[in-house]
Amino acid sequence: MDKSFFMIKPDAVAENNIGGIIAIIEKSNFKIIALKMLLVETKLAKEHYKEHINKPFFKELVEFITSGPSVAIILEGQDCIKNLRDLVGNTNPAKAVQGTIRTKFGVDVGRNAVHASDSSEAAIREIDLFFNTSEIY
Ligand code: DAT
Ligand code: MG
Repeated sequence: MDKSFFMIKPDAVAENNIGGIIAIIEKSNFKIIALKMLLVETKLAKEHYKEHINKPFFKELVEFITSGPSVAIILEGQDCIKNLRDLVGNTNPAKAVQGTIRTKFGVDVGRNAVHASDSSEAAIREIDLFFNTSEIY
């Protein structure tokens, strides 16, 4: 069993897609072990996305992710990190495989509805950034 950090981003929250996304997650046998709604502040956004600090879209990315509330979630399951990335789909919803969360709920490469950790190192780092151990069940 491993854990991944998953987040429903401001575009999907604003479009009332929290329930639709969580229904897919639960039907896909991931276990929710932590969940909270929060407004990601600039400091946390920059830390979370620090690998992209030199990319041309970094400023836009930080502005978007801090533009409204998100839902931060920790998921657990067999091969959770890989299986969740597969379920989420390509960064660009237009390129994602049909049936993935980003084809259903993503708008464009910036507003792509959800985040999922891309490695076990990233999962550990992101879980620690967003949650205290007392919030994990
Ligand atoms: P992913 O979220 O699929 O792991 P990533 O780590 O490469 O993708 O990028 C993080 C986020 O940055 C991504 O979800 C949306 C934004 N982003 C990536 N590439 C972008 C681009 N070319 N233009 C605008 N935003 C981009
Ligand atoms: Mg990424």
